[in-house]
Amino acid sequence: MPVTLVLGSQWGDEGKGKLVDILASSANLVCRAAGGNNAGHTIVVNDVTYDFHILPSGLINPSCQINLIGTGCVVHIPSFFKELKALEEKGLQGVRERILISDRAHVCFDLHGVVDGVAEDKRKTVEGGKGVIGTTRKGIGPCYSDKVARRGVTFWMLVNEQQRWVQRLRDLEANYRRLYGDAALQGYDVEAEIAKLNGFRAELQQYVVDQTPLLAQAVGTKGVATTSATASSNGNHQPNILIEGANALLLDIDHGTYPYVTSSNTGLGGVFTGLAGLSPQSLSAPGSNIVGVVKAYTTRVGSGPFPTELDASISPVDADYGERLQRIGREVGVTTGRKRRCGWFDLVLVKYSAAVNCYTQINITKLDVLDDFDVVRVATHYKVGGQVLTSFPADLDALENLEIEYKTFKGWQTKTTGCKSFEELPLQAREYVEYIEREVGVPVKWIGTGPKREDMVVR
Ligand code: 2SA
Ligand code: GDP
Ligand code: MG
Repeated sequence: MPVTLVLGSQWGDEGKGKLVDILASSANLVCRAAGGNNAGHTIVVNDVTYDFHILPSGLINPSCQINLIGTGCVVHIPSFFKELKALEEKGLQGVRERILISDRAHVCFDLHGVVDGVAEDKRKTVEGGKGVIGTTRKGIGPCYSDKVARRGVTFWMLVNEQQRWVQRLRDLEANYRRLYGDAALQGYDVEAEIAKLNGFRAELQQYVVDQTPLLAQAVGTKGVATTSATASSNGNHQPNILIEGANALLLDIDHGTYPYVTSSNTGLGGVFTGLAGLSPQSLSAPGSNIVGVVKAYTTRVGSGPFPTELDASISPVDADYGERLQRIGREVGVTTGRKRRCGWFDLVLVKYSAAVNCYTQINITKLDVLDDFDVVRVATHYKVGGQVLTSFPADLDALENLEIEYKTFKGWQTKTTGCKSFEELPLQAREYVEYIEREVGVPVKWIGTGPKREDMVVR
C-alpha cells in the first residue's frame, strides 16, 4: 500500500496542512511523526478555517479513520483537548473516535512551557540577546531535553503508573527550580498541574495505543498482531498512509540551522524514528512518495540566519518587497501570531533540503502571492570571498555574511487564483515553476494558487 510523506522543505509554514487535507481524501491513516503544538497548520474548507497544532490534519476528512500522534511527538494534554473541542465546535464529526496517541509519545507539561519562556528570557541577557531562538514557548525544547535525559513521562506511564509519573513531574520541577531559582518558576504550581492531568487521565486511556503493531500491520509487515484499530479502518486491512510533517527541514535538530531550530527531527529521518512500524521499504511501494512542500518564496519565524531575507538592512526597495510578501501572503504565525520574516526563493536551501529529504515530488505553494510583483528573484548561488559554495554551509557566520547571486524573472502580473491547469497559468509563472523544477531536479506535481482546498493546480 502506498505511503505518502509530506515534509516541509524550508523553515516551515509552506502550506503542508493544505496538501495533507487534500491527500487525506484518499487516506485512512494520517500520522504525525514529530513535534508538538508548536506547529500550526491552517486549512480552509468551504470558507471555514481550521487551525491544527498537535492534531493531525486528516481529522477534517471523515474517511480518515485513524489519526495518529506518533512516538516522536510531544503532547501538551490540555492543548490536545482544547483543539479537539475547537474542531467539534466547527462541526467536525467523530473526532474523538478517530484520534490516537502512541503510548511512547512524551507528555509536554505546563512546566515545560514555563521553563521554555524562562530559558528564552535568560538568552536575552547573554551576548546582547544573540542566543534568543524565538521559540513558540510551548515547552517543546525542555520536553525533548527531558526525554533525551531519560527523565520524561511517556503516555504509557501517564495512564498506567500513577505514582511514578507524579514523582517524575515533581522531580522535574525540583530540577528546574534548582537550575533557574524559585523566582523564575513563580506562579507554577506542580500540585495544580497534577490535579489537572488527573482530570484528563480517564478519557486519555481510550486514545493511547501501541503504535508499532498498528503501523506495521497497516504497511503489511509480517508477523505482527492485528489490532482492532487497523482492522476497523474502513474494512481495509492495508490503508493508504499519509505522514504529516510538522515544522521543516531547516528547523531539524540535526540538519537545520542549529541552534536556531526546533528540538525534533523534522526531516525524513524523524519519520522513521517517530513512527516505528513504518518500514523504509514501504516507501518503494508503487504510489509511495516523499513530497517536499516548497513555498514560492521563503519565510522564517523566530531568530536565525536567513540569507534571502528582504529587510531594510539591504535597501528600502528590498524591504518593501519583503513587506509585500508578508502582507499579501498573510505571513503571521498560526501558533504565536508573530509576523514571519520574508525573502526571495532560495534554490541553494531547497536543493540542500531535497538532498536530505530525498523528495520524489514537490508541491510549490503560494504562487499567487507573487501575482502582483514586477520582478521575482531566486537565489541561485552563495558566495564567500568571491568563491561559490558547493553546499549549504553549517557555519552560521558564513550564512549571515554571504554574497548571493540572484536570477531575476519578469513578474507575470496576472491572477493565478482560479487557474485549473498548468497550461492556464501565465507564461512567466510557468517558467518560474519549470525553472525551480529543473534546478531542484524533482517533478512539481502540485501548485498552490490560494488558501482554499480547491486552489491547487495538479499536474
Ligand atoms: P520551538 O517552539 O522550540 O519549536 O521553536 C524553535 C524554532 O522553531 C520555530 N518554529 C516554527 N517555525 C515556523 N512555524 C511554526 N509553527 C507556527 C506557525 C509558528 C508560530 O505555523 O506559524 O505561530 O509562530 C514553528 N514552530 C516552531 C520557532 O520559530 C523557532 O525558530
Ligand atoms: P504549514 O505549517 O506548512 O501547514 O503552513 P501554515 O498553515 O502555517 O501556513 C501556510 C498559510 O498559507 C496558511 O494560512 C494557509 O491557509 C495558506 N496557504 C496555503 N497554501 C496557499 C496558497 O497556495 N496560496 C495562498 N495564498 N495561501 C496558501
Ligand atoms: Mg505552520
